[in-house]
Amino acid sequence: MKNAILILALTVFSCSQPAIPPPSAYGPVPSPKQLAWHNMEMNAFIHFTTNTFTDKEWGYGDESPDVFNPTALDADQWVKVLSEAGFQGIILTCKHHDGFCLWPSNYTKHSVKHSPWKNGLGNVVQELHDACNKYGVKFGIYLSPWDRNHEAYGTPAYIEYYRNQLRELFEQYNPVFEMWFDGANGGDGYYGGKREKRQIDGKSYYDWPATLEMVRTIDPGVLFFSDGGPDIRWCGNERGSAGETNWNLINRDTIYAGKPNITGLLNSGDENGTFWVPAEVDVSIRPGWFYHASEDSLVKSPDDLFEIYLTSVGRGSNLLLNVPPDRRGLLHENDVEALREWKKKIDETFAENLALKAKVKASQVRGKSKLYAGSCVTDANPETYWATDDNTTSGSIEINLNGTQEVKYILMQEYITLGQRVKTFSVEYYDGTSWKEAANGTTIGYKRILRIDPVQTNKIRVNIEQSLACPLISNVEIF
Ligand code: FUL
Repeated sequence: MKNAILILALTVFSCSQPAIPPPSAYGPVPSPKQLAWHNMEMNAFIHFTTNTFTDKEWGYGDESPDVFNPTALDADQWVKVLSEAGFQGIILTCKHHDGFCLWPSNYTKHSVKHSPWKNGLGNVVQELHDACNKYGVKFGIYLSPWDRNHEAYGTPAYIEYYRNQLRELFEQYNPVFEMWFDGANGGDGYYGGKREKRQIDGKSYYDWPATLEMVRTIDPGVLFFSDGGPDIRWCGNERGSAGETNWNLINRDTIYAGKPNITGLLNSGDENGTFWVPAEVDVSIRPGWFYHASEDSLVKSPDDLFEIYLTSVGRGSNLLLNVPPDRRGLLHENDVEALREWKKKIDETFAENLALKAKVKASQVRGKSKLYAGSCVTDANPETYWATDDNTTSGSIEINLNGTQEVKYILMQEYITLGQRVKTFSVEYYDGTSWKEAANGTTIGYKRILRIDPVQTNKIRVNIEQSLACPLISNVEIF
């Protein structure tokens, strides 16, 4: 009898409180592996090859393997330092434009195997792969499509060679979280002694679809980066700056590696894009990509790096920061120090979230359901979000701080699993008598961090002014 009453009570309750279905996805959405990539936020790049020893940025391709001889290479040091600085993955230039291979490839003599380092028995790719496993950091591969050493570059035989090397790398050093295809194809080079200029048609020469399919068959978890994707796009500059407007969308058909005049489009993405292809911000901690002793005093300061953090991660992109090992095969003391201080600055700036568990009042809540309440933005659960009804594409949430506090930063995140929506927003603070604007902007996406002139306030209001569909905000943090 008791059970029957309980069942009846539950039935009545659930009938009067029908579950409000979640909004449908709007536009292109990230794949599960792209979502996991967004969550990584910061990865490191490692540029290392004969250039490190010849003091060049682009080796011509005629460098003798004899020059490659690090005296104290320690991939453990690289990964320990980078992981402590907050990087989740590391991408290594297994082969840069000069063609020298950091692993003993079976397909060329232009590799570590023919260098004096460890009497030809060394393997940088293996050492980094092992160290990444040890520290729980993901491993990524850069293999330059342009090869200034190879005699067959420019002919179909080179494509065969390039694919053989990809197969070799992916079979031995998987899983690979990201494969980086560089769009640079400069022209002149050594090319097996011919020393000439070779032009290729960037659109057709590499037959990328077939190459990517081959790699995916070996390692289905990999994401491909190139100027135009298909999984991750270039942000259009090497200064460390994603667009203030940054859509994760583009139309893949309109761009390809090396296509002129697309850097602006790559930087901002395309609100009407038909594919989810987020931007990655690649930048070096030094002026060059490779180590040069003359740049030891030019390492970016912790403050410079913090600005880059705000214009990359803070604009919804992932940061890919290059930290090149020196001739010893170690990350230089100056770089290590800058990274350590930078990490400290990030941790201190974002140490206390004043909005955590704060009370939130929303202008409207989807179906008046608790599932989509304003408080979902302060519950520290990335899977819950504030949502409005389907036909409401603007709205605001008021976050009540615990008394008057100094506010310097506001961090916001959309629930991108169901697409990117917000087109314009503003943030206001209450100064005791009225609301004043603290900031405004366009897109939010995976994450947006706004630095404002410090204010004293007890309430912050986020206004979503225009959204492509009902806005879904999963997180607001205030510092
Ligand atoms: C560019 C290359 O030419 C640079 O040397 C460097 O590797 C950078 C990340 O990409 O296109």
